[in-house]
Amino acid sequence: MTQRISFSNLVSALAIIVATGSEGRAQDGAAIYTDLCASCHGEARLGSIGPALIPEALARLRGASLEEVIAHGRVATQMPAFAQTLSAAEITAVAEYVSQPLDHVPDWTAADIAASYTPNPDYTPSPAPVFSADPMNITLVVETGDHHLSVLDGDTFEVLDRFPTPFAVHGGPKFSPDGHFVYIMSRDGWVQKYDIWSLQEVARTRAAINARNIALSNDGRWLAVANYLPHTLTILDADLTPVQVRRVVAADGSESRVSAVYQAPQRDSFILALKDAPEIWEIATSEDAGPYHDGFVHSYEKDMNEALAAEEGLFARRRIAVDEPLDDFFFDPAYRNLIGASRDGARGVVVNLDVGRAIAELPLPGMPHLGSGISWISQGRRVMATPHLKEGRLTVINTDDWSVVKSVETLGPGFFLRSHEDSPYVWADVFFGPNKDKIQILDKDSLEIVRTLDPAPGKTVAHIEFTRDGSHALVSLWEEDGAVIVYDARTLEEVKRLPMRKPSGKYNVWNKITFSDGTSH
Ligand code: DHE
Repeated sequence: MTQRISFSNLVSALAIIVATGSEGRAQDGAAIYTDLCASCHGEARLGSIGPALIPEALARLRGASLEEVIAHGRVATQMPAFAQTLSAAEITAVAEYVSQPLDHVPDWTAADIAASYTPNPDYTPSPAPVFSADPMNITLVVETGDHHLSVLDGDTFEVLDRFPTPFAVHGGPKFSPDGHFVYIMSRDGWVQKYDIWSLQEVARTRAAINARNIALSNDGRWLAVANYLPHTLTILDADLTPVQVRRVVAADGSESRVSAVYQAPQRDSFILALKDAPEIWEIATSEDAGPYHDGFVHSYEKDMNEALAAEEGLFARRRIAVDEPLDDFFFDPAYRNLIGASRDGARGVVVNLDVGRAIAELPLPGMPHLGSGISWISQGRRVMATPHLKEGRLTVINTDDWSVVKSVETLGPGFFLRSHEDSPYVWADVFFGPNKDKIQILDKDSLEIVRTLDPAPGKTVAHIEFTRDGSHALVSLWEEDGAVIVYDARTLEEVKRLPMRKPSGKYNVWNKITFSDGTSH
């Protein structure tokens, strides 16, 4: 008699076979990891001399796939090739193992941060810059190809220093208000302090397991680190000493990751985008929290339980309730309003920070990249523009009445925008798609694209920064054997090409510390 197997039994049987198979592979992966990887990447996969191997960090390992990196190693790092040691199945198993979320997210306490503090034993401070270049026109270039940072003289474009950074730097480095020091953050939560005047690293410390970005307070005393793992905001002092590790708990008691932290200079505060909770946080960075705050200071929660330094009012928090979690903030120049992206990637929500609530909503389909938004005066009115990560256009918005002024078609979705007070143009990259090699130039008044640059056909060119006086624009040729391409910002002609290893962001001291209109904050 033939035995009949029902469809649902067959599915269950297959599920058991698949589950057993992948469990077996995961065990192999774990064993291989312990044997071959743990000595560099840490027993708990949290990183050691090599980076953390957890999904939050691996999502950004771009280019070669994870298995290719395990098989063939990673150029310009100490990561060896395992193709001769491991079979293809074993490589798959270990890649699967490190791609699994951690069973348990460990804490990263003030004591852990303090223990990770690594000063540069050779650091010698200098009372004045050791170079003759204008210290306010220094431009830093983050080279992600081999995890270095180049220090450029913004007048001669000579490289004054090139130093190693922690693995996978992300977001803009933050300058001290006098431009003397800069703080640089990696996705593994390392914060590096570098002395621009003496051209030397001062120290580094690990502020979290997985971090998003950093912000420095208006007075340069406090450095905030926004974290995914653990669910905390770390506050360090200017010497990288931990001052507060604040668990991010929403009003309903649930924990949230922090998408980003921003400095609001006129408010003397940090503004936090919460990834998992419908709240925006504002944290006071001085006792007297800024001119716009006089009426609101009383509503700060004096919740200093977690504080190690409990000066009255300092780091006091204010929650702003919104309808859904908002991300990726653009701020108007007065820091009265922000625009955050909605979760569906189709709307921008304007939140007024003074009254503490949403005041307008904008249609922004195609995933706006508001964090790259910049603002300028066009035909007498103040506008801002944002690129979109999923559509080839720039949306220009009137920031007086929050209306859409124009949707400018571009050659593809872009990532970054830049301009300068003394430039008539906005520069936009086309980061994604077949036109990733183009830079498009928008006239600030007519809002028309007036020129398209094609400096390296077939290669990715992206991210623009201006020199202090706006006379030159620097563009990244975003390739392993890449370059910073220097343009005359008026004639739009190429002036110079400086070889660099996959340069990403570039940051001019003056433009950043003065919050130039042409730069995203
Ligand atoms: Fe970034 C800035 C978030 C992916 C390169 N990016 C920022 C900032 C945030 C952010 C919140 C502002 C930080 C600051 O400067 O203080 N970035 C995100 C993401 O959520 C996203 C989309 C996904 C992620 O995994 O984080 C993302 N970013 C990327 C990249 O893939 C880029 C192109 C390459 C990389 O380094 O990973 C990238 N992000 C940058 C750069 C800046 C940045 C170069 C600084 C821009 C500036 O001019 O200030």
